[in-house]
Amino acid sequence: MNIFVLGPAGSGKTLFVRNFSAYLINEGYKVRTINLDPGVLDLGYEPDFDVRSLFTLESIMREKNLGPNGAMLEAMSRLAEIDLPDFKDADYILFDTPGQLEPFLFRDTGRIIISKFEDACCLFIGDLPAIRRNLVGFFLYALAAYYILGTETIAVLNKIDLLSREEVSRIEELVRKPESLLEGRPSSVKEEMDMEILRALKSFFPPKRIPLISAKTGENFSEILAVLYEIKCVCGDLT
Ligand SMILES: Nc1nc2c(ncn2[C@@H]2O[C@H](COP(=O)(O)OP(=O)(O)OP(=O)(O)O)[C@@H](O)[C@H]2O)c(=O)[nH]1
Ligand SMILES: [Mg+2]
Repeated sequence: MNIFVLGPAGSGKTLFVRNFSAYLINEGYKVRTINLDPGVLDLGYEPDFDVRSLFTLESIMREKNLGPNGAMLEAMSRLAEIDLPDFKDADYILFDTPGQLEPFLFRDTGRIIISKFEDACCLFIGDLPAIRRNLVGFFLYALAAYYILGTETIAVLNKIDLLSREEVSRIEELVRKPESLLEGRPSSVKEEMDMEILRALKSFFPPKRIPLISAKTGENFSEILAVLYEIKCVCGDLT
């Protein structure tokens, strides 16, 4: 199964790939990792394939005399043309993706790459301490990724180790029972929008399928594995 780890800058994609791959190996699975971020300096793990062996953000900046944003767009165009390795020997292949999510999503690179794999899914990672007051906005962004990529996408809330137990429980309750947000009449346009959006989100991101994890400590990694297993069963045995 090819798992694309996506999410806004700094949400924990790289640390997740590092620690979740170690977790899967420990569980007895055969795992491969692929780095698709040409701009990263230090991954903290040894990928089985690294796009930086072909080009880096820095090499493109020098070669084309571009700034970092222009170089990232060029890198994404190149990425879409590459034949990525298809590791048939692995149970799980984890793809680390660029911090700049927009070119990956909105330049069609992501969709082109992911569509080359039949058994793909996405984990859309959010930095929970940063987004906890704007969870609906985060889920909308995850939904945009789902819509654009046309691939099963799971929203994941990361960095729970940085919040108090009480706060994590409160958010968990909110995520599991989003209808609690829908009680009463909306008192502003934003609340009205929240209600409509939550209704739509519920069908694409079933609450029980949203893991709250720590990529740092590995807490609740088992929940991600359970969701992946569920996806695999629904789609048939993909290996
Ligand atoms: N405490 C804590 N820190 C985390 C967690 N996940 C990631 N971090 C930290 O958050 C920062 C960003 O993590 P990365 O893994 O580099 O995030 P990323 O999404 O790959 O970042 P970009 O590729 O630049 O977008 C690093 O300092 C990580 O150590 C977590 O679960 N808990
Ligand atoms: Mg990264």
